[in-house]
Amino acid sequence: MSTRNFTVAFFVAVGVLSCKKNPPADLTKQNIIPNPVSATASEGVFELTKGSSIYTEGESAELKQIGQYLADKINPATGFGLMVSSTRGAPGRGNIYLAVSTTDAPLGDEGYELTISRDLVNVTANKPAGLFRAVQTIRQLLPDRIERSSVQPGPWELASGTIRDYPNYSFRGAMLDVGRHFFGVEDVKRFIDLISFYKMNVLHLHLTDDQGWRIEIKSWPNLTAHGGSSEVGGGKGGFYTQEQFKDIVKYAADRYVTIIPEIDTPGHINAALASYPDLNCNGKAPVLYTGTQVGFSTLCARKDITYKFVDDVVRELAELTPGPYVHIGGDESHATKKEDYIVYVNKAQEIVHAHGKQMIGWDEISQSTIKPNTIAQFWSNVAFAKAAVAQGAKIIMSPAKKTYVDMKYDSTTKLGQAWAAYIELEGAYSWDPATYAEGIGKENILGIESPLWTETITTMDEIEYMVFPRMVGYAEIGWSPAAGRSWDEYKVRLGNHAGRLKALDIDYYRSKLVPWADRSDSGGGNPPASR
Ligand code: NGO
Repeated sequence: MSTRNFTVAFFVAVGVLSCKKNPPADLTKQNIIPNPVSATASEGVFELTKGSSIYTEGESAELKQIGQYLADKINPATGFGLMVSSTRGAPGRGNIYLAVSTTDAPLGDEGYELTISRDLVNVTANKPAGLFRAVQTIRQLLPDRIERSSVQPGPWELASGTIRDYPNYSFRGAMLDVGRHFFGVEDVKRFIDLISFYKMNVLHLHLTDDQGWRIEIKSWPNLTAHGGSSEVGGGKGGFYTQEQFKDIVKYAADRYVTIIPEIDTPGHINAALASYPDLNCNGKAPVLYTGTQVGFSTLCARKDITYKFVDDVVRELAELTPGPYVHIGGDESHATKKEDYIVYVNKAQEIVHAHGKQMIGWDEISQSTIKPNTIAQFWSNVAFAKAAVAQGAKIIMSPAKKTYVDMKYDSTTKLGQAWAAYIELEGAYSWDPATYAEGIGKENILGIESPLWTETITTMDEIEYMVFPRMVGYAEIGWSPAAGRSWDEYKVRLGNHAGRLKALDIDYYRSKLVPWADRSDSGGGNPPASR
């Protein structure tokens, strides 16, 4: 053995021994994000071994798929090759057991009870989604290195006790703007993987804007042929074929994430206007746009073809999207006369309903007559959001000053914008959606969503740098009880989460406000020098 190999072997051996000597902290002291509703500790630890299996209750293909997802997450690092089998009743010692077997009202649709003893990891839930959320907790209870893709030293122990857990809000979302810059299917899938790890359940895709149209619409093919060929800065753009979009929807659904497609109308529409002259009031198509100004384009609210267009687009989108929502945008329609805007939104709402979906729009839509099952997304104007509430609508909380992850962290951040605020991690975390805007209480709020607008964002590394770790805090705001939440407690948990962010290869922002437990200044991943 060379000196170098000996040294490596020595440290691996010490690592293994020290792991052995360091059983996991008791279950109440585990570093879980989002913080679970309750945890109680019991004696002993469960050890996952190569003899373990994952058992799912009954013959449900859906449960087996969740079991397989868990196996796929833990097999690479453990090297165990755990198998998934179905069972009737709890299996014997040393196994993981996933069952939809309870009628436990407080757990709701996504909650779960996870009981870990020396003998068994036992998860029960009312719905499969609850088991999937529990699987994310199990991942976080295992050592950070479980997230690595190559075999790591064991042991693989879980502290014993019981976690009961369920979300504070039923809607916990992120938005990705693929209009300003296009991001391919693999990037979107990684984004889904990362948000679902934090128990988020919605990905809103901002599919169209002035700079690009990103979803194939078979009845209006020039939308993508021409309108998809541009992006901010003059790059080549791109779009999802319907097959690719279905693949994204399925990938998300397998992770209990709902895709919300947004077609931004009647403003933010230059890419469509450039593709079809008839959509313009003057019948002339403008050129494609690659700048970052807003508020200059509008559909022609008084032309019938506009509604034929919206009907076709919403119909095709509704067919592609199993989720209950279609988002019609409605923001910053500064080039649309107010009376036209009102007519337009009312008609768009009828169209969305006719295709069996609920409409979501940015807060401005409350200037129209919105139906109680329409949802307004608060981003900027409290009066508009309150007007939506007054019409019986629920609100998605996306205040730009708190949740816009295109905002810079501070004045030194190279990427992003600063028009709403600098949003450091403390500001991103230390607020409560239910008290943020006077007159909008928890009963009015569907949930929270954090948008990433991509005027300045061009790569997945840059997405990760702006989104993480702010998103981790939004996930906690959406999931964990508001009572008792404190930045001082959270920042320690986030700091202790550094090893996991690194193991997941997330290229995150190393805020100086956080006591990062890995005590290295180099950060996770490899940030481009330009930032
Ligand atoms: C605004 C605007 C977007 C921008 C974003 C940039 C909304 C709802 N409309 O938010 O078009 O990209 O700000 O921060």
